[in-house]
Amino acid sequence: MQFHNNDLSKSKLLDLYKAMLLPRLVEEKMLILLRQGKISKWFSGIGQEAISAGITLALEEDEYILPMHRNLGVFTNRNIPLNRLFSQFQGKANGFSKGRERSFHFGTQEFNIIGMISHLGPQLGIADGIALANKIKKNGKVTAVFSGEGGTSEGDFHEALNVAAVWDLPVLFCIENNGYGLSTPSKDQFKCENIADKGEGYGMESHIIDGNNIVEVYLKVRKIAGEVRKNPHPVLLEFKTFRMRGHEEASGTKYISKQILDTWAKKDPIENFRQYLINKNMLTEIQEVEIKNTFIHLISDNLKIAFAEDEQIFNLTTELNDVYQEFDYQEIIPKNKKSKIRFVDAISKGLYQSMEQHDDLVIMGQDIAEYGGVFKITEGFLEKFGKDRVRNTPICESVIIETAYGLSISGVKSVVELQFSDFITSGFNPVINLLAKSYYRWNQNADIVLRMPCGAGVGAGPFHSQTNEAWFTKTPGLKVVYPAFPYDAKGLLATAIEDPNPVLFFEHKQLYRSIYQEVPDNYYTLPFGKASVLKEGDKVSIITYGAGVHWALEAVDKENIQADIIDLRTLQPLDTETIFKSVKKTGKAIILQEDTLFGGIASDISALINENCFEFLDAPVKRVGALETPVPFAKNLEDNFLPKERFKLALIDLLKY
Ligand SMILES: Cc1ncc(C[n+]2csc(CCOP(=O)(O)OP(=O)(O)O)c2C)c(N)n1
Ligand SMILES: [Mg+2]
Repeated sequence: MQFHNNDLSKSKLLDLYKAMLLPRLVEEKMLILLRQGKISKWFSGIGQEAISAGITLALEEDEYILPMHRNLGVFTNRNIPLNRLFSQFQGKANGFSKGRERSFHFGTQEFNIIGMISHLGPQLGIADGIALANKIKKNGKVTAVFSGEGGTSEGDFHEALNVAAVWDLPVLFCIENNGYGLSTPSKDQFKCENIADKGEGYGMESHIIDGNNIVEVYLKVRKIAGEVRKNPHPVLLEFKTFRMRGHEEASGTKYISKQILDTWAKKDPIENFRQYLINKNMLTEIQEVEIKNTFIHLISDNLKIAFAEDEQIFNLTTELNDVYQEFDYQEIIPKNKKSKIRFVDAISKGLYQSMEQHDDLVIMGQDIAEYGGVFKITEGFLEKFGKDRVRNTPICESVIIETAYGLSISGVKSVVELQFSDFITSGFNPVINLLAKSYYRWNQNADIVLRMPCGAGVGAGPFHSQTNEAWFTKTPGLKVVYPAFPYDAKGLLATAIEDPNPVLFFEHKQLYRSIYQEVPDNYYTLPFGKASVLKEGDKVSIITYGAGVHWALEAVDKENIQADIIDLRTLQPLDTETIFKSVKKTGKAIILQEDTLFGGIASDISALINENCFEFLDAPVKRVGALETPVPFAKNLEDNFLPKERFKLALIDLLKY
């Protein structure tokens, strides 16, 4: 191995050596602890240390790094106190995730490290978001994100590189090609010879770097990072390397031939560099022993501290309170001056005023800039707020949601417009696994609103008609808002954007241009978790939301029924107080949802009423929803699919009970 060290000083070269040695020694110790059952899992980085060490040393301390499961060297070289690192591995109280996350699945803003989720690929998209924030702030910072070569087969890789290229984001995509993804060799993972070859397809600069050569890694990354800081653009870096141990300790290396293992053993990044330093008289054997002993003592001292630390204690309140970031709701009162506008205008005006209110709020979505969005909600926004804040995106829901999360990490709020709520399936993973779990995992908020134009009744067939709120009300960590009127839509959207938690904001397309209301002109907020009682009566409680509210109003008016009509407005948080109070008064409850019935929120509300109001009930709680089929296209089929007519019959039946 050749080390072309240019003009690196002796002390810098020794720093590079130490930067690899410490993670190696930590890992050797962890492997012993693993065998003793004192830590639960270990992903070995032995053989790959030069990459983590070289990249971390080439970056400024305040530049974000997004490591993966083999990048212990990123953590040690950001000088995280080892006792806290060890506590993290043991799930202890003073780790970084209150015992909620294992091994390397944690991040720390204090050290500008963003931890991975198991799904690998989302890291790449988060880096886009951090890089976007840096680019907008023009602060000349670069972001480095890691992936294995196996992870590059995920769609996130393609999406993240594509967006970074189209938006000229200052991000280094660092791919550690160690030849295997678990047991799968590269030839079964991708067809081109080098990962770096893919750079050309994205219109992106790319380089192949010897990942076992610390000097090459450090110097090349330092040079490239310098160029990216001056002139923001993404770079794809492929580091050729090898992992000397199994994917994780339990899985072994049987699928790798001895010959391959022997060849790579000769390329060990630490041993080769050590020899080089000794040959150049930059490291003496005495010095070497000294360095090693210092590290070994450091490790054992810190382990002692970690072992003496408290176990994480279960506390119900702490657990439940850490699912959402506390939000100090500020009521901003609606003023008297009003205009009669449509639902769609209320959303548009609300969003516009939020853009004025939060002067760094970024909105992203397909066709939202020049074109104004398919529903014309963002028409004129580009001219007013500019290209940095009103961003047309490629067709890539996953990475845009990951990008939004990266913005949030950088303290920037964002709103993502899904063209149709149906398309959230293409960004499902980051919503469920990244945004929803973030605050609980490491107290990092995801300050994002996903706007979800949804619902049937518009003859749009199975892929443009779903109302898919139940996928999200199921998942702790998300808030779900579903207004039925322009007034509510405007005020709740303002609150959704103020709220630092991830909010799914459902906007029913059929209501967009059919429902008018007098709506205050000013910027105002409405609280989450407060249903509105639209009509009061003592015969039955009708509990519904979205388009269902309008069906219920129509039915009650037509049949002249004395009913409480409760418009939930937000589904998470859910206003159970208003529901229970009404049911205790009327003794009968019917819950109407547009979505297919099974597994929907109507079922949970029914169960809650049974559990909390049983003694007050005069009839079984009734649920009404759509047929258990996809949403059909033809009008006659769709009318029969939707529960509007069945609701009337069920309501009359219930009153007769
Ligand atoms: C979406 C998803 N699919 C599968 C896995 C299981 N898995 C975890 S790591 C891994 C291999 C990753 O290989 P590579 O990206 O090359 O990284 P390396 O482990 O070699 O560093 C697999 C299959 C996962 N965590 N997430
Ligand atoms: Mg690999």
